[in-house]
Amino acid sequence: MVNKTILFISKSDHPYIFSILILGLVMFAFGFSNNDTFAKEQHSTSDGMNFSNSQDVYSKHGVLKSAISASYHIGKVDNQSITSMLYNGSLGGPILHAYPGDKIELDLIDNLNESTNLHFHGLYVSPANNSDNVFLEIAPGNTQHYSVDIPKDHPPGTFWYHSHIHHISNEQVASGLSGLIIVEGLEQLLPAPLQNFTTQNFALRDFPGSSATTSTYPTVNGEINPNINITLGDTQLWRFANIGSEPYYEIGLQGYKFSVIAEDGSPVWEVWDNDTLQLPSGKRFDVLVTVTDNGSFPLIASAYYPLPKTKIATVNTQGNQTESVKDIPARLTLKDDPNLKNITNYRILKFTSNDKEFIYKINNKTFDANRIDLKMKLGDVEQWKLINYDNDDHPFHIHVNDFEVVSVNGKPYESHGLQDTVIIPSHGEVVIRIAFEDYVGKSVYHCHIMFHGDNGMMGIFEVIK
Ligand SMILES: [Cu+2]
Repeated sequence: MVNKTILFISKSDHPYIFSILILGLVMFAFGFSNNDTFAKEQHSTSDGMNFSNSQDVYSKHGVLKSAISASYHIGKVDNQSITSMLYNGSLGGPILHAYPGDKIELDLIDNLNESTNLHFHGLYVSPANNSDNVFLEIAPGNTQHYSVDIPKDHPPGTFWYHSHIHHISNEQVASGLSGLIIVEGLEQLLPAPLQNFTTQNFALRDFPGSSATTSTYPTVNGEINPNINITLGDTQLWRFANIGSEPYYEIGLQGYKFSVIAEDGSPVWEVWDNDTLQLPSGKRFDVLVTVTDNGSFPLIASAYYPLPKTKIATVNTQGNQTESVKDIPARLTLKDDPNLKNITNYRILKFTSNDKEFIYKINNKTFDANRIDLKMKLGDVEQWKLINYDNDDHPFHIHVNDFEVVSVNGKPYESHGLQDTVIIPSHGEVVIRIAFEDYVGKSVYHCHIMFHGDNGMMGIFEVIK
């Protein structure tokens, strides 16, 4: 195992790879005593991978009750054993399905030999107590109960959960500690002919490779290049989510367009078509896809460091086209945001970094868990200018409260819907508006390149009454 770890390191000096070294050292110290359950749980998924598949967990009678154990597992990638941190033994964790108005009652069991915790990325829920509170730290061997109230008017769409423990969240998510949350009900916002669609999830995560030429494998639902079947002429809902810690994905299906109906779990007020979908870590798109030609089509992720251009899945058509292609609606919700017009405060957030010393800052400060950086009152609407002084893009994410993008690099931006993650382009700027409407308490905003967040590019905001 230690040799394997050194093999990963020698391929690149990029900080992303450091997390794999740390995991290797942790595992060496740990002595693999938790792996006795692995043999029972593993199934073969596809060539070269043998972590188990994600299980779907649905809410019942308004409660999504589950237990999620974070532990070490050995699996094979490219026929070499590697050690990973997984939720319930699967690369991708259980998929949590809830409905607006449900309560999530979740036990997180820390079977690692380091602390961990949970963040419910994109959910519009309280950041306090044992809800979406990233200041909780669950010590090794302990169990934390999370209780998350999803409001009745919560938008349907694709969300995700992952470790958000400061300093080591990159290592933990890169190793496998993340999974999907689906808030059900998106079909109810579509016209009747489109309501019976087939849904496919595309949980994207990179995974360390083991050969000199492959630093990471892009996986879809924990598999390398899985087959996706679609009936000819059928319109399907595809849910894309980048649940990895750092690499970007730019996804395209040759010859076809994606009709985006929700972005970051928010149904759009303007459906838009695009050839590609750009997903930094944390980003989600719910799209409608109709394949009208017979055959097999590669789903391609464009090259984006450290991932080369790769076929991440193969889409195969089946059967004959029996139905006509359906009309896609122009919108799923109305743009009804009078609250975003009466701005109560303007702020500027400057993103700077020193990649040589691994120091990443917002407004010239690294993260301090004991410092409140921004304070606002419930009901405030703020406009933030996010300025990136670096050669790298920084994907900005804020917890709990979604925002509207107003401009990018000084040009007005015609937003399609609300977002919780936006790329601040290298040497560029993005202006956003956020309403702090419903939840008091402390939470964070940060760069979603998790190595940057872990090394300082994160701040705390507090909403008071
Ligand atoms: Cu960053």
